[in-house]
Amino acid sequence: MRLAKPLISLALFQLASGAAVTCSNPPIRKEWRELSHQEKKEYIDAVHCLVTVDSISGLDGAVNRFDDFQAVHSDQTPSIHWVGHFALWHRYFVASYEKALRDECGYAGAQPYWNWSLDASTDIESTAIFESDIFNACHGFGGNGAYVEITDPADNPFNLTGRTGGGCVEAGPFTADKFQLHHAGGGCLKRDFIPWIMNTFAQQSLVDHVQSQPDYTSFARALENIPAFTEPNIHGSGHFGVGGILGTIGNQYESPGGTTPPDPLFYLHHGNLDRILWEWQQQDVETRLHQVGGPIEPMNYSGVNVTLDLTVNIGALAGDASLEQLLNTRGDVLCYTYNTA
Ligand SMILES: *[C@@H]1O[C@H](CO)[C@@H](O)[C@H](O)[C@H]1NC(C)=O
Ligand SMILES: *[C@@H]1O[C@H](CO)[C@@H](O)[C@H](O)[C@H]1NC(C)=O
Ligand SMILES: *[C@@H]1O[C@H](CO)[C@@H](O)[C@H](O)[C@H]1NC(C)=O
Ligand SMILES: *[C@@H]1O[C@H](CO)[C@@H](O)[C@H](O)[C@H]1NC(C)=O
Ligand SMILES: [Cu+2]
Repeated sequence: MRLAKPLISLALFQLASGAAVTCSNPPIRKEWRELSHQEKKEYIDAVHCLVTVDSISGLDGAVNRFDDFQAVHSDQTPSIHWVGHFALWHRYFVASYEKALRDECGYAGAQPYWNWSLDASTDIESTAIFESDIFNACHGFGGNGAYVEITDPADNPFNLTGRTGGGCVEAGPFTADKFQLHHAGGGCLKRDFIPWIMNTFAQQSLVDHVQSQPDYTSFARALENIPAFTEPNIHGSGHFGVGGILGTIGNQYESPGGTTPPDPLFYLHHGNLDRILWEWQQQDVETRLHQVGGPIEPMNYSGVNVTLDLTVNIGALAGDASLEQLLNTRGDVLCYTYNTA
């Protein structure tokens, strides 16, 4: 009781000075392997909890809060990739997921990320990346799906080679008996590992290339590169290295209509892309907390560009926010930081 009074006075003081909305104690995001076994368990438990909380999105097929996130992403897929707001839309999306885990499921930690560059091998056929702790059945997200043959070439529009899975994940906390998706047909979580994609797209040299870009416009373009497999792009590493053709995490961005939802690993993959953006911003915060660019319509590099006041809408997941607000991870909308840079 004795502490109560000074705390209240402090709050009033902050309100009076207009500074009450600062982010003073941000969750610190770490790489998956930097979490203790206990912290890993708490994170996975929180994801399982989100599945038990009723949906609020009102979107097609969504039953629970995990589905809500999948549904919002699917819904907006046509307008949030190969655009200037790609990285910031996904930043807001992942941060809202982190907030839901914390506020609705009592998770006390931060959103972890997966630094896939740690696992990428220079031997492109190596499967070592899939032995990573991130896929551990006890302390991670489980591994590959059972192998499923693709007989109709139309099911493989990009003619990708080297698939190794395609069915329901066979081990870990997200097997069919423990975890089901509901949006867009739903069903079990599927993975379809493609080693050569992971090993080439997840290389640190590509991350270095992205982080060496001089301004936001070129950073954003380097981050996504082109929607093809003839050139690597770091964003495609987690999506197609893990999701391949039939996997949940690959599908949702492959199909232009955006029908399939994220794997729980989506948030660690995108957490890593966000960490890469954050580190790049740290190199020159004066400029990079106040600069955006890139097309407002997918891949229209000669059309209208995004501006700082462009509003991002993520439906029922959180209120609208401007790109300028989303540039700052410790501002009046977002509150988190990283343990790097
Ligand atoms: C991610 O892994 C790469 C490759 O080992 C390393 O160079 C880089 O520093 C790592 N980044 C972080 C933030 O740990
Ligand atoms: C995939 O192969 C088919 C049949 O050979 C071809 O028509 C199609 O253009 C190829 N697609 C790509 C993206 O290369
Ligand atoms: C690109 O944007 C410009 C300006 O808004 C528009 O005139 C043009 O039709 C767009 N191009 C495509 C391919 O959508
Ligand atoms: C959008 O940005 C690109 C790259 O900086 C630039 O070439 C283009 O002229 C800009 N578009 C408009 C309408 O200003
Ligand atoms: Cu996306």
